[in-house]
Amino acid sequence: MFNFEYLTFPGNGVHTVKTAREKKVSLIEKLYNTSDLSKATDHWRKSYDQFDNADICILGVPSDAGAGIVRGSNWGPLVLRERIESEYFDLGDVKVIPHLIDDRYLSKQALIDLQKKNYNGLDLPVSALSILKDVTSTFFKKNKSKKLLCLGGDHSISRPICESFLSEHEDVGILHFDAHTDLMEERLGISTCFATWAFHIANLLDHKKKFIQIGIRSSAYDKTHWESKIGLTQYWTEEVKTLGPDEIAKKCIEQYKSLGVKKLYLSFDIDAIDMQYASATGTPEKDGLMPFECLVILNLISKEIPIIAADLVEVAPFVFYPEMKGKVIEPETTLDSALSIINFLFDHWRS
Ligand SMILES: [Mn+2]
Repeated sequence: MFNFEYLTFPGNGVHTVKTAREKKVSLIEKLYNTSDLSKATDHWRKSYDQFDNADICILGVPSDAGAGIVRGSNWGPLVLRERIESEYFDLGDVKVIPHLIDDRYLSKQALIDLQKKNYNGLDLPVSALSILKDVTSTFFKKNKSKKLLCLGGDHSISRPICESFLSEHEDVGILHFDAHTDLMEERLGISTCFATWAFHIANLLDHKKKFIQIGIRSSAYDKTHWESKIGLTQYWTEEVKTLGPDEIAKKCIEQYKSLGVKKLYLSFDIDAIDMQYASATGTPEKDGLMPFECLVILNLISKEIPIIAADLVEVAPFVFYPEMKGKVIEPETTLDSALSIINFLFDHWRS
């Protein structure tokens, strides 16, 4: 069903030769009970015999080519998987060439040269987001009941996933947790990056109010600007604190239902959470949501409107901020926060 040329075994989407290769061993030991990396491809390919029985699937997208301030979320998918205890089917990683983001920015000749080098000349996408578009459209087309969680990577990955999702599912709403709006049309002339995905996805919706953002607190413009310019709905962190997470959830449910939304796509940027609980990320922000506030909102909304697919992005396990020294133990604190979101999804999908 999938093209294995542009996918690879879990954790291997970050290309390494010698340096950092050891980071992959512990995950391979956990998943396939071997420390021999040369055998991992076989184990992973063989695991696809069980794909038909899978209910929850994870795809790793270790690309941070779309990040703009501090990179490092390319290691998110590997390090998060090391800590996931529940069972799931691992689709593997997108094979990332770290210098490429989207094939739309390549010349014809560059594309041909890259296909020659990487796929023996086969006509396949080479940039992370173009590969991701291909994989997710195949996934959503053929698997209406399986649930998909994509682990980023920076937030640019949400655009191709949402595009694929929206073209295969109807009556969809988008639920987006983030400290930032990600609503720029382009940044430095680039329309596919961490700061622009939400703008382009909102524009694909027949009714913009099907897109709700929660946790915003760092923006050049205020809420009124975005709500009138784009037409979506925002609940800034301050409102969550004032009204309480239960009330925010209630408002979201009412709005989605009034617009006929029957299923949700969740995009969760870890920086929605306060930096005391999530500082191992590219743009940590203070005065944010507490993990439990996110979980209250997610639990209440998903009981009324199911989440079908999701991404969790911007976890950068080896990024460290001196100002957080002594306040938290990183990356464990951020990984715990991320894990609480993943565990919520698994519980929701198995209930
Ligand atoms: Mn974001």
